[in-house]
Amino acid sequence: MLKVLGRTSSINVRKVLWACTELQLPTTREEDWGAGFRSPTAPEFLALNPNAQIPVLIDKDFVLWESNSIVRYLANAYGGERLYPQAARERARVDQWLDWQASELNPSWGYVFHSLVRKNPAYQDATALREGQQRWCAAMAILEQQLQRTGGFVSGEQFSLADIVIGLSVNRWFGTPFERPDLPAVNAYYARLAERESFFLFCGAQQP
Ligand SMILES: N[C@@H](CCC(=O)N[C@@H](CS)C(=O)NCC(=O)O)C(=O)O
Repeated sequence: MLKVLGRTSSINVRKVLWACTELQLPTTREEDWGAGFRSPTAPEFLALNPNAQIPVLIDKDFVLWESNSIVRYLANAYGGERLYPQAARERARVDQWLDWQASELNPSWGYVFHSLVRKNPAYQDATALREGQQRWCAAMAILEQQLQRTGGFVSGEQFSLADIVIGLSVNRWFGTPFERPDLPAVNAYYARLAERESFFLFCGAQQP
């Protein structure tokens, strides 16, 4: 059985659990790693992930970190062609959005989330908050354009790994209290995701 290390309040952990659910893979989870639980700076955790971050996947003797690499691995190893197509161009399109989520979208909302949701005193600078909101809105405008083009899911008509990782980022968008621009295609996309059984397990009841 696959083992996932990390608290479920982490969207990076939820990516992995959502992918396992889509692939119908049974998992066990060690809940008590990450903020508020056991620290990932513990030597036994650092031996698994030197970045001291969750999630970590353990598949027998194989240990893997980086959530987007983990979801790719799961799809590759466990018959997930439906989520991660093999044809080069289709796969590249999914990869493009997986990488964009990790390198552009996710970093764009860090300050705003820590400020407004976590209410972390270190993230209460008004200028930095405004700039963070602008960065996040700019990234979401790119997603809006793409969803207007596909009229379906992020990389095209079919639900893919990209929708797991971006769906969770969109969940943060709707769960963060600030004046968000109206993004009709993103709203419709989120409603489309909510038609999936697995959505409520990992995104809860938050709606636009
Ligand atoms: N790029 C990493 C980022 C992982 C990450 O930022 N994990 C956060 C939780 S979302 C973490 O480990 N925080 C430290 C903690 O909870 O103690 C990935 O995608 O796996």
